[in-house]
Amino acid sequence: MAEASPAAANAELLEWPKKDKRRFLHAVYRVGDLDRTIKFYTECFGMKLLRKRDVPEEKYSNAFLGFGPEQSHFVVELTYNYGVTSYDIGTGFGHFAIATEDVYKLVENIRAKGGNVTREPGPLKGGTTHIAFVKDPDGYIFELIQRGPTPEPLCQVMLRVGDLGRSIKFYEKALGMKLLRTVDKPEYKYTLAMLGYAEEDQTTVLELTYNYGVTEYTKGNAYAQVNTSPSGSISNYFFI
Ligand SMILES: N[C@@H](CCC(=O)N[C@@H](CS)C(=O)NCC(=O)O)C(=O)O
Repeated sequence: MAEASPAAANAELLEWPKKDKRRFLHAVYRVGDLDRTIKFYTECFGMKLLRKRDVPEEKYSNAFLGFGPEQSHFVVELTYNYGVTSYDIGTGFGHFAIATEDVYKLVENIRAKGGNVTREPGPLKGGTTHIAFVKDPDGYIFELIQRGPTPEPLCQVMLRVGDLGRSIKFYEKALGMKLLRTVDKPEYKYTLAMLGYAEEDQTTVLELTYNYGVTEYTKGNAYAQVNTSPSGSISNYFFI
């Protein structure tokens, strides 16, 4: 059979995102102690442990956690590699965000459980939304965002990018995401772009951050990928 020409392959790439109903499935990353992270996410964030699996022949274990079942929610897929207790998180990955109706109460609870609060709750610099930042036991950052009730509390994945226009084009064309909004903050020298498959208060979105003049970030070795999918099965992913 003749191979598809590059032009045909590209045309298909632009067509298929229109035909299916995708969503964010899993954020896959590595942790140094699975039970420590499970305890932190369940006790501090209120996530549920959805499933665990051990793959001794490959020397790793996984745990899946989220705010609802995998069939309908974005979840984290933690990987523990036998004997590896720490990772380099790099600078390209920013944070995950969790929406909460009361960021002050959530922070109080996290602090009471011994969590590391790196930014006290209060209005966003140059904005009105109340936020806070906490670090999990491996150093992964979670932004806590105060907003009304939402079906998907695990609401953002923030990545830093060196060329916003190029990245927006990639997520639109290759993964069929919609550009939901952009925000420029010249006083703080950054621009944001929110992309996703539905509105921000309905589902998880990708937040791209461009810091003026910064064109490169390090990847580290801690993050694997975010999987996106038509409901049900993994069909795609992007690396972070
Ligand atoms: N230089 C920042 C730019 C992005 C940024 O500042 N984002 C806002 C949230 S949208 C933030 O972290 N604000 C901190 C604050 O309000 O204290 C970065 O790369 O993380």
